Amino acid sequence: MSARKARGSDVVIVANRLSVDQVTQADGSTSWQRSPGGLVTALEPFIRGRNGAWVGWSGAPGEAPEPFEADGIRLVPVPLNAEEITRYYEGFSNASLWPLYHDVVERPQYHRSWWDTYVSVNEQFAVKAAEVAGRDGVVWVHDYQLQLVPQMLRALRPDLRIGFFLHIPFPPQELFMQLPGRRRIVEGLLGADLIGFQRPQGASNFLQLARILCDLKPSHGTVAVDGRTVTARAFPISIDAKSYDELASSAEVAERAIAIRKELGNPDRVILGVDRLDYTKGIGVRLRAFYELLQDAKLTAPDTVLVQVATPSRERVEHYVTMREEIERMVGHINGEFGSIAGPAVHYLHQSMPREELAALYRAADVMAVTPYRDGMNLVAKEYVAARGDLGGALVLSEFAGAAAEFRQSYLVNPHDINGVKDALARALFDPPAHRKRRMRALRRHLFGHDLDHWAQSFFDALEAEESTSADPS
Ligand code: GDG
Repeated sequence: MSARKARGSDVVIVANRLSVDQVTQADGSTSWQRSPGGLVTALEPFIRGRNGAWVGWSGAPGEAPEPFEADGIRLVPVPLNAEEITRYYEGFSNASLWPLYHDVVERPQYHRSWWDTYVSVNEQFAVKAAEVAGRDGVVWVHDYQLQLVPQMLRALRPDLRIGFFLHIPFPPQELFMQLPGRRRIVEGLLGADLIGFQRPQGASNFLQLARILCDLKPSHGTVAVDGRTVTARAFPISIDAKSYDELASSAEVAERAIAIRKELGNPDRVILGVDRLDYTKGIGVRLRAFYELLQDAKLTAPDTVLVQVATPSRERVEHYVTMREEIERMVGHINGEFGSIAGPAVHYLHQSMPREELAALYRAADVMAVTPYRDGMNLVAKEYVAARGDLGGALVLSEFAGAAAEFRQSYLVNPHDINGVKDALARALFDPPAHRKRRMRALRRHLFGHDLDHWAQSFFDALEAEESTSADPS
């Protein structure tokens, strides 16, 4: 190992969560298990073999274990105590920033103690990253929980190349201006050399705020800050389309898809929704549209059923508790009116399920309904398209999901317009198969040309290109 490597890592990922989860066994002992998330899979090839490290929270309160090595990556846990989890994670991240950045779908709550803890936890992440990064290394910081880290890290380690990627939308000035600490957030992000957003609109919203709040003069997607050039650009995230396609076309998944339809009572048509149970995802919108289509007798149950998987999420945050009650009340209402002894109209599953089962559901569904009020990207829409190598199925997609910018051939809807959603669902269900097939083929063509590897590679390339422009003033 070179002397430089002995000192630190050449590539460091900083994210709220580590790439492994701490799991507690029945006997009370703990062990580590690799997170199933796509981000981990996407980034691993770039950090392994480059003496890479991953800095993040373990997901459990209390003391953090010592840094350790797993699959060739150095894992550096950041400890968070119960109060920090309440204020930084559940509070400022998920009850202030999350609703604000998603068009104020719910009213954000602001508390000074949440903000103070957000600042101090961001500082802890920055300090850890500064400790593990090698001289002139590259650090890639992720998401809304850590927006102050780039600036804090630069103050500690001016030699580093720093990238930042925001997985959720970046709001327009009219909304962002209500955030206490708004200038600190913009300054925090400006500590990076490259700031990535899901859509070009996010990048231009950010640059406009840099002008208004920091008195800077952005031009053509870049802005000069303290003699440095900061670039803000869209890098739409994707999925590992090939491996999803392979999984979904396996014999096991195909068999399971047939079994699922049978267990549903062999309906003529299956509509599917898969989301974290989150108020941004518009689960109520599709329930409402389905209910009205049944009322209008455009659909009948149980010939047509809606399967809604709602993965448990953020169950300690107040908005989520009330939303769950509302959704479950609606499901009960629809099933009371339109279910029968033969079965319910809505199959509602408040549980998370294995990836294989999800792939089989995608394969079993005639229509996938993705109707968020606002969504950074929405990977479920991309997984559905990847899973339909048979060119079956149709995607109903909200214009307010990042994926809509790429999936122009889906059945695009405005989730605020229930009649429009009803109309799109009906067209997606009843359009001639050849027409549906044409749309699916076009979606797949785009997806396979823009997969997860393409996303990660283009971000790293851009970050390294920044390096050569700054290093070479000519
Ligand atoms: C944020 C942004 C952006 C869901 N239920 C189960 C399960 N899932 C998986 C899906 C998908 C992922 O979770 C959800 O990703 P989304 O993109 O749809 O949404 P967020 O969680 O809100 O993600 C979003 C994303 O970051 C990436 O940048 O696209 O806009 O909000 O992969 O398949 N997976 C399994 N069981 C489940 O029950 N195994």
